[in-house]
Amino acid sequence: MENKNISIIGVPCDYGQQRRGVDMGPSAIRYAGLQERLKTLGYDVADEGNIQVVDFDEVEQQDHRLLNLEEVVRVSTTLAEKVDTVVKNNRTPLVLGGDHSIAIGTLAGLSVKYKNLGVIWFDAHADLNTPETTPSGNIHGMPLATSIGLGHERLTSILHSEAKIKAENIIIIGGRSIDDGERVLIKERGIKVYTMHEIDRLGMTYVMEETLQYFKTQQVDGLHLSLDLDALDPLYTPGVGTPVAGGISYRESHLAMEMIQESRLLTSAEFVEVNPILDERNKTADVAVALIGSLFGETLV
Ligand code: B3U
Ligand code: MN
Ligand code: MN
Repeated sequence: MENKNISIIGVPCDYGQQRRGVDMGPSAIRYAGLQERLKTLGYDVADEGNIQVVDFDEVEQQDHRLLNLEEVVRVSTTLAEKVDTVVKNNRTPLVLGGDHSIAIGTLAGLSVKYKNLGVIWFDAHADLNTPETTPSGNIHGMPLATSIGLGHERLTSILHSEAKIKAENIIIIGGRSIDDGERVLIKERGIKVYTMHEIDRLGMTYVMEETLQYFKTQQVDGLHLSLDLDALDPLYTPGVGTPVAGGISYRESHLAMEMIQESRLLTSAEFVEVNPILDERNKTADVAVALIGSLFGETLV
């Protein structure tokens, strides 16, 4: 990280899926000691607070393939504007979710400045569904498809109507629950995925070296990390809405963060899907903060 100024943006949004509690993710992560951790590393940290998300008990559904569409559009638009402002102020956005639908807003905001953004997507899922392929109607399964310009126009046109990122600039790491429609898209667009198979086979060191080298070759003008806590094995991060067994280990995830830090490529990050209601004594938020520490330069000695 060359930029020593970080702005924390909380997004208490649970509209991208159907389990309550993930809206309390930003509080749980702050409570786990986020600010202190970053300040100790010498950063100027500004907590911008949470963006406003109206909390309805029940939302009337218009389309079962796009649950809570209007709410997600509202949150994404507000977040995109906020991220754009933070970037314009020459600060590094650190976005706290909330469910993964918020990445639609984060990436829209980043796209104003970064025209060739690299995206590392740590996730058990591919988040490449569209309203046509979704098995659930949950928009948190759609942010990557949305950001390359696929899906409902209300979502793809946030801030502007162009694609927010390029399919060739996406690398998904930790995938192990990928839907049929997503597989088709991965093949069609040549999206790079290191599933758990590749991580087992090649090791995290190799996967990260190749990933970071690829972004250098692509001459990306920025690098965004979007980390869904369900990328890790539920042993370490039980407090997520859709845990999938057989995930990334605690050490592997730290190694990945440390290697991203060493690359000096990172320009923004988001940590999503922490659900304190499903968690065990804030374990998942603690892991999020520990990973953020490694990502921003904490070392063991
Ligand atoms: N791919 C499934 C499940 C899912 C996506 N993201 C999460 N779960 N966290 C879907 O509903 O799109
Ligand atoms: Mn996700
Ligand atoms: Mn996921």
